[in-house]
Amino acid sequence: MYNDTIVAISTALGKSAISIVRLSGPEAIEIANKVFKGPDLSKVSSHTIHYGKIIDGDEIIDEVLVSVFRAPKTFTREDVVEINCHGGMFVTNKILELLLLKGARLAEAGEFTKRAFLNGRIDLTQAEAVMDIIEAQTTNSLKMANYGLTGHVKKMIINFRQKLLNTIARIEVNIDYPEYEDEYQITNDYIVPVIKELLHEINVILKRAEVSKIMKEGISTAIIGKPNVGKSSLLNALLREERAIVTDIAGTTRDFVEGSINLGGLVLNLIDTAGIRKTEDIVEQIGVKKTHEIIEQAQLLILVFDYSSTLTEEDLEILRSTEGKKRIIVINKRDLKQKIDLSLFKEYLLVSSFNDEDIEILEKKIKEVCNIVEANELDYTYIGNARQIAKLKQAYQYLLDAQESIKQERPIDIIGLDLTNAWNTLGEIIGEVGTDQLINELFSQFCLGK
Ligand SMILES: Nc1nc2c(ncn2[C@@H]2O[C@H](COP(=O)(O)OP(=O)(O)OP(=O)(O)O)[C@@H](O)[C@H]2O)c(=O)[nH]1
Ligand SMILES: [Mg+2]
Repeated sequence: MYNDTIVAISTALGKSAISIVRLSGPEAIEIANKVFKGPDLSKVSSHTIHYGKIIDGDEIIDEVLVSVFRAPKTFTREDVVEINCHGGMFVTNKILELLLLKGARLAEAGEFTKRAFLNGRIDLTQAEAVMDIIEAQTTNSLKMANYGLTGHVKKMIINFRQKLLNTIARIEVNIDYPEYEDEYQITNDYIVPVIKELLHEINVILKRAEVSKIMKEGISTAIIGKPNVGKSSLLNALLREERAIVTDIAGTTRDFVEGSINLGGLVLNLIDTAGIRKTEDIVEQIGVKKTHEIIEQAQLLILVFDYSSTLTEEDLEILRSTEGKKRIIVINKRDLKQKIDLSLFKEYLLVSSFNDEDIEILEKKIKEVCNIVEANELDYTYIGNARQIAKLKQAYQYLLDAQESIKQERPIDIIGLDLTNAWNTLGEIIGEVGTDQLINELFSQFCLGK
């Protein structure tokens, strides 16, 4: 337990109806009491809320509601006081200042959650889930984060580690009693299926990791094509807003235009680009160069071709240079007379950017290509947290090493070492094994007051 009391403004700074200034620590109640005119907070019962005024000497600063939560049933497991004041920046800062003067220390980013973790109320996956909830942009990412917060991920990892611990114990027995010759075989018979099962379970999560990550962070999607095929028109149709300029002049878009949409569980970060062609126009040249850079960085490409014109060298070049990338081929302007030769394309969507139903079909296709599942199909094996995934990959590798060691009939203590490494790595996911540096870095990514 900490012996200092921290304070921060927990709501976003700006004009709002209410702001919350939060204190946590052994002196939280005492410090709040010093600036509060109302019931004596040291005498009120826990989990109650009180009306009164914040005062600076004789001067009234604000009319507030103060909540008192006594340890240990609080977010941080320490005494916590929350002051609901009026949401002006000046008044909120003034209250913060007063509390600092009376002995509280300004909290670092994420320090409340860090205390909850270090005081044992939540594990690391739950702490990360708090951040993921704040950052969630879709029903899917919110649901994933909530799985994390309820401790599902933690439970799963604890279960993995328990299985590993049993096998490690088995190996220890084997090492301690080498005189029993058949013990080596018995041990292997026991641990081989356990490793296999663990590998399988982790593999399921890793396979879903890319999808989970896309569901959490969204997918950067570039609209690519030669000039005048209707890229900007498609962007506008997807955004349901006239964001980009559309004209019948080839080379209209020069700088890229961005916009985001929420495709029921998937955030699409769309980029409309300058049409690709050789041009003498310097501004357009720079735009085309940028388009090539965007093709490199985008996670998904929507390639647009014109139904009403014949394929050009530019079209073919676009097809060639994006081979192997995740892409959807869209043949636009299907309302016009066909001139395009479609025999070159294996799979394509025929659309008109003026047709709402076509746009919906395109949206469906995008979700399909990204393997996006509906919120009700999600379970806790969808983990969107990059750190947790990286650690799982590492643990998976150690288990593979162990499997290989058994195959090669290496000494049992080598196998034991691989399994111990896997066990430790899994421990890092929930924060049972780890360095102070990791913990500090992780919590510093939080917002202030959380
Ligand atoms: N008939 C028809 N015209 C379309 C369709 N989509 C776009 N257009 C027209 O095609 C022209 C070019 O559209 P844009 O969206 O500006 O094309 P672009 O690919 O962004 O062009 P650049 O920015 O120059 O590369 C405009 O006159 C649009 O109205 C469609 O589905 N059918
Ligand atoms: Mg355009």
